[in-house]
Amino acid sequence: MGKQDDIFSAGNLSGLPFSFNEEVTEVFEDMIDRSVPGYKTSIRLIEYYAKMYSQDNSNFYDLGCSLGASTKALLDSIQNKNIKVISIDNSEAMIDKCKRSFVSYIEDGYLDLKLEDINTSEINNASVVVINFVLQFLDVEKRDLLIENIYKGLNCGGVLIVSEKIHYESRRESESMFLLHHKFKAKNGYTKMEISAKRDSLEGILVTEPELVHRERAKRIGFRVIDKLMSNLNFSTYLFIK
Ligand code: GEK
Repeated sequence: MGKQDDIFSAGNLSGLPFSFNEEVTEVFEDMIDRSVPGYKTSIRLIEYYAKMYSQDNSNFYDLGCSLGASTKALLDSIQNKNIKVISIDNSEAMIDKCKRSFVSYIEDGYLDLKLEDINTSEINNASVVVINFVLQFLDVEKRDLLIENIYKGLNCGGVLIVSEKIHYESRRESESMFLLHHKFKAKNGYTKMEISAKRDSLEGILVTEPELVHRERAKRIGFRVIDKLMSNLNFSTYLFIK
């Protein structure tokens, strides 16, 4: 585990919008674990389902890989199959740090790490694609195109595992989840000021959609199975099967 996240402990003094820069990269593991309910479970689900749906001689993709927690789950799920993991992020700081932790996997040819915008990535011969808490950071109007591109690059029977922060259609439910999430972060040691400064800095950067939007997008694009694997407060993980 890296350094403890205290980026917002003095409020968001810079007033700058949130970005995955070097400062965030340094504390990222602590930040995501203390902020996202069910994050560790999502990583375990990725390993479990990747094992189940892996196809010999195919590729696994981890889109928006950050420091590679999902990438490690994918690597651990390969068993004896001929599979290459391709992990992509557009943050230079994340990719640099990730490269340092995965040297042997890269040298042995199991992993390819790319500094790239996932909106323009090529996906092909994929049996498993993971997009773990990343879609929420993309422009809303680019999300359909990305999921379509993933669908095209998946082999028949291949899967897309998506985790997202979501919001609810009902205002009452959204507000009650919002309060519970606030309590979750407070329990994990964040002060009221840190929680509110981070919320301000994420305004317009992390844009959630309701579950129905995710389900309908997947259906419209052609996925034949759309299952919810986990729901933890306002965070969910889905399995879409081509
Ligand atoms: C995990 N999946 O640990 N292209 C590439 N990367 C992007 C883009 C983009 N257009 N937009 C955002 N990112 C990881 C956690 S974190 C989730 C993912 C969070 C990257 C961004 O640089 C960051 O590393 C990641 O998506 C989001 O399983 O911080 O809540």
